[in-house]
Amino acid sequence: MTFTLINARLSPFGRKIAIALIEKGLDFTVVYDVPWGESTITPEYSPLEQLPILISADGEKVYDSTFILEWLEARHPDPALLPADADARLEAKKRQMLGERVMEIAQALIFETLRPAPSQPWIDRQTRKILSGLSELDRIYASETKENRMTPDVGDIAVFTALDVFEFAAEQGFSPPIDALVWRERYPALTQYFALMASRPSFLQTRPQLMDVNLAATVA
Ligand SMILES: N[C@@H](CCC(=O)N[C@@H](CS)C(=O)NCC(=O)O)C(=O)O
Repeated sequence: MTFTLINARLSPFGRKIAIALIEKGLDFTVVYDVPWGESTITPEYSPLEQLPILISADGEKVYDSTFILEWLEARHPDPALLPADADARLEAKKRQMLGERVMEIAQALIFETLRPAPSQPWIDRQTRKILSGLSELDRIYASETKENRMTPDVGDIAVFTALDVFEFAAEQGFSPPIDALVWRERYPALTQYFALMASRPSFLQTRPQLMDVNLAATVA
């Protein structure tokens, strides 16, 4: 059974799905799209006009990365990317939620800074949320034991794909430098766990890549 993943080269949301498919040993081919481009195919598959989109072998179109992860866990439970125990499951989902929300807020913040007349109060508000979200994640990871996280769960996948793209996009000049998105060393537990996760084959095979799009033009 082969899946098709509609993804963007730099998308942390799409990368979560690619990592989950690899960890679950599921075959997939990737179709790269630029959702902001004029020739985008994304609206043909999602009413929300966002990627990633996962298309199953029998043609089912599944969209929104959080929902796709749920769908994969329900349809292909082994190996699990969530613990079976209810408390541990909720703990992993909390990290997933924080990672995903911080990622979405960061994406909105990057677009705001690129607008012709950015709103400073709005930027300050998003900046606060990112800083407190990452601090909370650092606090949570500081209380984890390393052994428990050798195999990633959906929380690890959401958190560390977000951190990776913050660093990559700023280093490559794809996004403007934003101090709130600098995490290495500032958050010791996140820095330590990132090194563990980043060396996994599923993470190495899905490293972010540059994509050919002028972000500023999308909000001009
Ligand atoms: N909540 C969505 C967010 C996905 C998202 O923001 N995707 C971006 C690409 S990285 C996109 O398609 N943006 C186009 C748009 O929002 O119009 C998910 O988790 O799948």
